[in-house]
Amino acid sequence: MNKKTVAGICGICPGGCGVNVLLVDGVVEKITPIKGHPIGVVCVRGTHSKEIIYSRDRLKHPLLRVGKKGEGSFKQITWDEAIEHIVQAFQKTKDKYGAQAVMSYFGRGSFESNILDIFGTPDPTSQGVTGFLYPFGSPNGTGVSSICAVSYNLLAPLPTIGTPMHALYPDFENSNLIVIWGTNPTTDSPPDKVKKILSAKKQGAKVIVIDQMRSAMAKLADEWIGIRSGTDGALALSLLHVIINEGRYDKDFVREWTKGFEELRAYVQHFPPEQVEKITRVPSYTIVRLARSISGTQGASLLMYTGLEYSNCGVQSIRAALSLWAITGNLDTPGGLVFRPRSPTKFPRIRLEPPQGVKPIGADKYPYFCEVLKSAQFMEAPRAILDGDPYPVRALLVFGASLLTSLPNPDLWKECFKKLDFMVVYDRFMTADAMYADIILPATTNYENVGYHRHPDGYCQLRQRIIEPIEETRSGYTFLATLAKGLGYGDLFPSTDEERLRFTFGSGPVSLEKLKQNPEGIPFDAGRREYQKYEKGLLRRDGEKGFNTPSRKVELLSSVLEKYGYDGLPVYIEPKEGPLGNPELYKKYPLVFNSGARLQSAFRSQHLNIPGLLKIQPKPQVLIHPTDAMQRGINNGDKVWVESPRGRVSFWAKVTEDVMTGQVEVNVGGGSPIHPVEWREANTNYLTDYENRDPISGFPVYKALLCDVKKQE
Ligand SMILES: Nc1nc2c(c(=O)[nH]1)N[C@H]1C(S)=C(S)[C@@H](COP(=O)(O)OP(=O)(O)OC[C@H]3O[C@@H](n4cnc5c(=O)[nH]c(N)nc54)[C@H](O)[C@@H]3O)O[C@H]1N2
Ligand SMILES: Nc1nc2c(c(=O)[nH]1)N[C@H]1C(S)=C(S)[C@@H](COP(=O)(O)OP(=O)(O)OC[C@H]3O[C@@H](n4cnc5c(=O)[nH]c(N)nc54)[C@H](O)[C@@H]3O)O[C@H]1N2
Ligand code: SF4
Ligand SMILES: [Mo]
Repeated sequence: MNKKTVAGICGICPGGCGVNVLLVDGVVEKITPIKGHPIGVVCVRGTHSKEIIYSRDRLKHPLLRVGKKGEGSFKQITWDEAIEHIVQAFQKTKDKYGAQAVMSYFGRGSFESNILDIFGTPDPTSQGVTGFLYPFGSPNGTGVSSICAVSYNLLAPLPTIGTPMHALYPDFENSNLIVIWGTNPTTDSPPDKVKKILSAKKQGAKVIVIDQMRSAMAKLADEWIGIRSGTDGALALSLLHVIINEGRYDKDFVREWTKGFEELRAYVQHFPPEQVEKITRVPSYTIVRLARSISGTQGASLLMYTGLEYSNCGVQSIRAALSLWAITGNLDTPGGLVFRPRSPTKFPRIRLEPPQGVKPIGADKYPYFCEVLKSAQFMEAPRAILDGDPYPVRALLVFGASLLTSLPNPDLWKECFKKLDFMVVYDRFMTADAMYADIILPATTNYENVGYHRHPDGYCQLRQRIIEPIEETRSGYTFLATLAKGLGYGDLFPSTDEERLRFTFGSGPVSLEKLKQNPEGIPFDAGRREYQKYEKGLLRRDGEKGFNTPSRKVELLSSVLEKYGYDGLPVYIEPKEGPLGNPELYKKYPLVFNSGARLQSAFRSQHLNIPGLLKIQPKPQVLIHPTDAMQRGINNGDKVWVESPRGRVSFWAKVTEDVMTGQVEVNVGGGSPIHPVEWREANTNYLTDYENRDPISGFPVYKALLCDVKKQE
């Protein structure tokens, strides 16, 4: 038996956790965290790396469809044949309908630095892989950003504070109060924030979680504030009401550095705590106490992520929370929400520009989204695919995504897949989408790839190849570089893995040689941390003082959003499908529906075929409060229907006080052909609504709908 341990990066998700890999006879046996690595932990999915890499379900060869779409008959072909096929199909589509008729969708399986840094757009960098088809002539690079994270990361903060959220960090170390609002960092990838939060708590910081359920993080916190899904905007405005009316805001900051304070002051008068209690279900005394606590604490930090995105006013709710942080003097101050310094260490990027003259799909309905992301809003693709409106889309590349499990109304997307002239899916596993593809290509895990990971705190690690690619699998970079070559623009990109790494590290202070000599990673200069950078001209490219917004101030009243025809204030819109928004429907569906709180053992649709992980939670669940369960004669573990106005799906009841009365939390991820039958038949998105969206982002309202739960006979 030949045993050896090598330092690497976990290759299951893009979390970038630095790991020691124990290889036994060349096979990945076990991974453990590297001591001293900035992430320093390994999650349960990483622990099961061996099972995932060597799963018998892995796609291993390129496949060509021979049966009808959706039927699942394919024959093995070579990579060369597959690439030739795609090139011809894309070219044919371009000749007939124009390049814009070819679209790409990059999902959660594409977020690797290797791919993002080359095929993403450089500025801002968090918008996903939008650029691959630009040189081909199509502006329709799109992906999971159409439904995830960019409301929080870009669409809300850019018009308000001028910077993407990833350019800020909660200054936990110096915080006296940590508010965790609509996020559960215990399942973050990487899961590195919990340790920092708990260590601040140990130092005396108070930790408050605002969440529709008692999440794992809420259980670790000092206080859980339960809230009705989709009403956080009202809560934030009520907190502002108390703070402004009691004069508890930072008056100098407001005078010097905000725009629209008087308009905001007038607007929040509509949100007194007693009234907002009826909307949010947060007691009015809790609202008052929380408002005084945030405004009265020196150093209050804020951690958010996707929990506020999926309502009828997701972007505005996040803006309301940011406004609250700004006027209480917790922006860029010790212990608050702080702007990252600009790093003097630069890594070269390729600048891909969208083609001129043709607007991406969705630009008519979501102009701000399409402008910021330089991409299409994929939620509008069905119009283009099915009706040619505003122009036809006829070919689709799906890279590391599972649309049929992740988007509302799977049947609509199946219809789209049937209508397309050509579809290619590149994935590690057979997906529901792939059943409709003309070509399926097998992807590596990142244990089989070279690459790198950059930590924003200033740490870089080379991803060495731990094992050779399984069978005929290929890395995402190799696939895209080869396809680009076939399409006639391969010269824009490094063509081999080695060239690819040379491109990024060839000239910089972090050299490839140094990285190779230090496989556990090396620190780099990420800039000097300091506070109140807006006072020092450190936030704007022009070196002027202030924030990177048109007025150089924090725009409580956003001129950018007004320009696009939206409300300039962080307005609250009641969930359209909710107890107050639609009382008639509420009689028939008396439970507030929330979906998709992360499971430790799965990652959206992934890993539900991995026996070791499946053991942790074998069946898809709906979490329901004992009171609601009792009224329905439901016991823990019963098989139930969750019914929404769109249909019904089978789940198992988990009766728990971790959810509030009158609300349920439904697991997400089921619906893939490789899942065991319980999960395969539990596609939550048959219950969600394709039409019901946030008007600014176009994101579906996944988390503030109505349903009922019934015991199955
Ligand atoms: N109702 C409801 N729906 C939701 C959500 C919700 O909360 N509620 N959440 C939404 C969110 S936040 C998201 S991000 C989307 C998720 O949407 P998707 O992007 O579809 O995410 P996954 O289901 O993780 O699918 C990723 C696919 O990529 C593959 N993959 C993984 N790694 C690689 C790789 O390195 N290369 C390649 N080629 N493939 C790889 C996996 O096998 C998997 O098939 O779902 C959304 N849908
Ligand atoms: N293990 C694991 N890790 C994952 C994923 C996974 O599927 N599994 N998915 C990955 C993906 S795609 C993403 S985008 C990130 C997301 O990371 P997060 O945004 O942190 O997602 P969650 O862990 O679901 O935490 C969101 C929290 O918001 C709460 N919430 C939902 N609706 C509301 C609301 O209306 N108001 C408030 N206040 N709270 C609400 C949920 O109950 C949940 O506790 O996680 C990533 N990490
Ligand atoms: S978060 Fe992702 S990268 Fe980190 S250990 Fe888990 S699966 Fe691996
Ligand atoms: Mo996501």
